[in-house]
Amino acid sequence: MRTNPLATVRNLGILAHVDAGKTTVTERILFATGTTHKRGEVHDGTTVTDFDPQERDRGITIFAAAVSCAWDGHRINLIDTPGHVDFADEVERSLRVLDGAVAVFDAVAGVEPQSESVWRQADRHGVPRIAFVNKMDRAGADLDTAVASIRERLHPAPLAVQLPIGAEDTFTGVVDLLHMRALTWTDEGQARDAAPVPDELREEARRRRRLLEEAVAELHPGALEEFCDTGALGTGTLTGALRDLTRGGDAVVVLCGSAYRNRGVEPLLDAVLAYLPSPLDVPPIRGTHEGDGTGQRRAADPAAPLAALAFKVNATATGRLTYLRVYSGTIEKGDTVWDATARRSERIGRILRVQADRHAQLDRAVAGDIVAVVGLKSARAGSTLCAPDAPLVLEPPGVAEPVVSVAVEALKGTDTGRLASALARLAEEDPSLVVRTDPETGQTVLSGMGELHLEVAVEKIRRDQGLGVNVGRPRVSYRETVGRGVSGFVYRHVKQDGGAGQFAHVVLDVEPLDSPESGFEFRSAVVGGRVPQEYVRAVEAGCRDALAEGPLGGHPVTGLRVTLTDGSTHVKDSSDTAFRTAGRFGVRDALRACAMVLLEPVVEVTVTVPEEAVGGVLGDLAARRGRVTGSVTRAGATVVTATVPLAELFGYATRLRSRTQGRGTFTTRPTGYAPAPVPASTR
Ligand SMILES: Nc1nc2c(ncn2[C@@H]2O[C@H](COP(=O)(O)OP(=O)(O)OP(=O)(O)O)[C@@H](O)[C@H]2O)c(=O)[nH]1
Ligand SMILES: [Mg+2]
Repeated sequence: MRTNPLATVRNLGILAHVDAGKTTVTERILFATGTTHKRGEVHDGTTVTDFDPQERDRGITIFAAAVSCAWDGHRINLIDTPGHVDFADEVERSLRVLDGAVAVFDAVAGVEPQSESVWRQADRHGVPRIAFVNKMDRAGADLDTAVASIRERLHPAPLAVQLPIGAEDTFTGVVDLLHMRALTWTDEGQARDAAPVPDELREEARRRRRLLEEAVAELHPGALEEFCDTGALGTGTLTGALRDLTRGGDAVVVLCGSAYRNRGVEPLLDAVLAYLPSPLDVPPIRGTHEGDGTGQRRAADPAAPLAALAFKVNATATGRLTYLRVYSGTIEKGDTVWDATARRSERIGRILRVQADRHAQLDRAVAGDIVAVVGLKSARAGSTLCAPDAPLVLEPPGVAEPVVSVAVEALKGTDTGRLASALARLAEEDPSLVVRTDPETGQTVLSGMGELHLEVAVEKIRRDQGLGVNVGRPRVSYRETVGRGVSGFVYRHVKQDGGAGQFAHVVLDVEPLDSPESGFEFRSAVVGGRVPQEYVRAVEAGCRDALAEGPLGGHPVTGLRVTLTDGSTHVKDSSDTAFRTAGRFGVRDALRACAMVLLEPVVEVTVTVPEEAVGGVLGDLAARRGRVTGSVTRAGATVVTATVPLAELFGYATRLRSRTQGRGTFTTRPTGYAPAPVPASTR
């Protein structure tokens, strides 16, 4: 039987908290697979995937970068994602097209806040993961503690399949518990041949192998059977069971190493092939028929009609690149495809296998592949491309609501037009950036996920376009919610003074929901068909119109339920439009009668500082309306967690650096919205 070539493809993401070593792991994977011939370093600005000038200057990943390599007869398409929370949307878009992921952890810090966030993101997308505990060479590195923190915070069943050999700066390799052999690396990071387990580790290795067998038998019925029959598990059974458990999300295989020292990378690649799914192993992609909206499924079959999702658009020297995950069918150079999102035909110019900023040309790409194409004009991140005769729309990745805004203007008035088109292009590449004109001040306002996100966007325009740009002070995006509701609020929309009339009469209840995050609920409690169903829908649409601008300061309104309790119609003059208008003005006026509450975005801040600087940091957090929720000191470094309104955190990076002589670091994680103390005039 010939095996399907798709079985040898892995679409893989590398996910983690900022600085855990994703880019370094990626770099070493490219080196180990012979894709590159020298090892780049983040701190030298020489890695393959951090190729943007700002990434190289800042030493962080900003844009998800796709690369491709070959290992043991398999093709691995790999996406190195950014760890900084401001770029979480890049991670979200990447997760949408991946079949599996490696979650990287710092062996000293264990599970960090952003590891938790990306883990939940991957959970939502149902992406199977294996874990790589990196930085085993660092002082204080400890695999068991890292595994315990995974168990405590991420998954009840982390299963370590290796035992480290040596520790910290004497970490030289691992015992592979599946094959009971020692894998070690030279000081230069060259892999040596597998060797027998060193005597001093033999007993511990046996004990851990036994624990692994027991844990697997407990989770996997097939393995349990063998375990009961023979009192042990063979390597074959163990590998198969670990694969099933990984793919089902029932356990997390844990490996360890030091990417920087080039140790542990080859076994990680073997584990990717052994445990993570191929495009054939994941459920068929779901979409809706473009015409009749019925649900459709497409399996990963090169002979089926084309269905591909664009997940990233990037203007480069090569042209406008659209990154695609092909779910079914085949695309060839020169093909005409249908952009089901923009509803227009597009022609595929070139197809490229992407190596970060370098490319190899391909004649075709088939189901299961991740490639970039040149020549598409309309496609955006989230667009579906499909066969013209089998139109379908795949669900696009979600886009987060921006929380921070700045006003931007060209330094020279004559550059205003150029700035506007540069901003429009940026927003096209990054859906989490929003550009709008403030209706009151006429200023151009750029909104995004955080201070750094906006800073990077503006810097990109400065560099790419050579444009001078003035940037205003950052402001957070407020929301409004209902403090106390109203019931029986009556609104009549009546225009019957000649010509075609309009008549709609609605009675509304407005009440707060449990939390501001609950969004908006609409219900109808109308009896006896006094308001027909189609008008009820129009009222709901009108409510949504009204909620875009709340009474306090024109901010979006959230966390409420509106119930249509009664109303009446007019034989001739009632219409969808009349009821939509009534819904809109009815809610607008009802909200004015409610006790409205202004909400501001709040984040959880995790600050790591030398112990002696803690006092100052706590005082500073208190001055920023922060509420400290925890503090632990380990090896002279204190980790303080606090919830702080985002508005108070502007400029915190600079402040923390100066307070701690550059030794303090912090990360943030959005936790939602909370009532703001300041009254209105926040627009
Ligand atoms: N000691 C040690 N340092 C490492 C190791 N792996 C990476 N680093 C260092 O950790 C820092 C961060 O590494 P990156 O690879 O940029 O981490 P990242 O996860 O890609 O970071 P972001 O993309 O910004 O989230 C760099 O200075 C690396 O050299 C390791 O195994 N051991
Ligand atoms: Mg990186």
